[in-house]
Amino acid sequence: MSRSAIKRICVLGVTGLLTAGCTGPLSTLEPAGPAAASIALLWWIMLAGSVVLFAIVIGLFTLAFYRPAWLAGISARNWILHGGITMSSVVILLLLVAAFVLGERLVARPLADPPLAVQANGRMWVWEFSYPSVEGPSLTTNVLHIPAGEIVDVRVTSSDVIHSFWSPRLAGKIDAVPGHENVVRLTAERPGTYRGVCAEFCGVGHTQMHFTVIAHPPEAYEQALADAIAAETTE
Ligand SMILES: [Cu+2]
Repeated sequence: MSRSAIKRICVLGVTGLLTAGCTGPLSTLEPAGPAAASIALLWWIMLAGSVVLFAIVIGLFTLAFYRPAWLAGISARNWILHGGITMSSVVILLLLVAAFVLGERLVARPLADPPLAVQANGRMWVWEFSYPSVEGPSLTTNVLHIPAGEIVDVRVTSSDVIHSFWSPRLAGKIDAVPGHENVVRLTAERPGTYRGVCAEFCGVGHTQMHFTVIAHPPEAYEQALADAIAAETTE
């Protein structure tokens, strides 16, 4: 095998390994709703910013080695002022604006038409979901049922230690704190099954504290939820 063929195989192998983490049921880079899309966009903006900065720094570094005369005319004062202060301030300011604008979209502000609310309770080491929209007791364990295409406010709390509710393809993480309720607003654009995990170390069962979010077609939601609640009670 020629040297260039080996080189090509190595590059392909490394790229494959690096990008393998970017897909899958727990990927933040495969958003399935607006909240997760907002987070993914911020990630891409930060990646693009880092790539540009890295290229500038490496470019200057290379010039310093191979064409030192080109840079000799720049005074130390200018390097510090423009390279160290101006450039960093501009980059941080742009990232800050992007983070504020995109972060604002995640806030669960009151709406004129109040969205559907569901309760999520973390307990070592299960997630219990209940549904205020349903009359009487309603509980589904480790499976959250929502209607697709609708805004859902997940009211998250805990009955023991701090957990964190995270379904990466739908929304960001939100802490489940005993005695306190945090709200994460999410929408699943299409019907489907989305995975979730506890994202805060909470004891020996932490890694097993998974859940599933099932987004049903809106017209089938009520019946599917009623069936799931009935199945849970007979178990
Ligand atoms: Cu945990």
